[in-house]
Amino acid sequence: MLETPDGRIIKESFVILRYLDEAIDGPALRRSDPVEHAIEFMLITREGPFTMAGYLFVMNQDRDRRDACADKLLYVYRDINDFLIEHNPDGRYLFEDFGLAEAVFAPIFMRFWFLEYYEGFQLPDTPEYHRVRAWMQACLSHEVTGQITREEIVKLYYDYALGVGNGALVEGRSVSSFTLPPIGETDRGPLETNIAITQATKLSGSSPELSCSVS
Ligand SMILES: N[C@@H](CCC(=O)N[C@@H](CS)C(=O)NCC(=O)O)C(=O)O
Repeated sequence: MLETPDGRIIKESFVILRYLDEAIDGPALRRSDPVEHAIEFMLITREGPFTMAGYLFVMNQDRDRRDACADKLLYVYRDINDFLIEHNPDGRYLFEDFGLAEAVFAPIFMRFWFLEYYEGFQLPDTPEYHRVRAWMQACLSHEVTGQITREEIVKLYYDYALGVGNGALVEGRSVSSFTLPPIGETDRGPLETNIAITQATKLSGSSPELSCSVS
């Protein structure tokens, strides 16, 4: 949610992004050419299925569904790969520089560090993912991604890995791991212990009893 200087409220991350692109001085992220703008929009439409697949994957608590979750995500990665090959096979970004599509996907690529951590997920190193991997790496190495670390993301999304999203409370807890700013140093001890237990549980399936002692 964003409140404008005159007190009006704008909701939805993509609407906010487009508002900022128009409201902030300087070169726009969006393409000015109508056809190129349509092309970047076609890529942006993949963000919904991509995000959904990744969140369902990290929130999944059923080991028997893990491979199906990974397959759904990989399907979207391949779809994005093919799209990028069609429109810019040899480049790093969709066009020549970081633009609107990259501003949409870069935060999701960063969030999906939670999949590496909790699910041991890695994009396969096979040709069908090479173009999307190059794009993802270009997005992740851009300076705008320096605002939050992998560790902060893993800790923020700890409750998602327990199947509880968007700030809802895990039973027995009075603070969500999704509380911003990240839980302070004094709370880190039990949180880190539990994050490690959750990671081990999701990766190996052999779990000690989960204890959610973050208060
Ligand atoms: N559609 C809204 C919110 C979407 C939403 O709630 N997304 C879920 C994931 S599909 C969520 O957990 N959002 C919090 C986050 O991603 O950090 C927006 O994009 O502003």
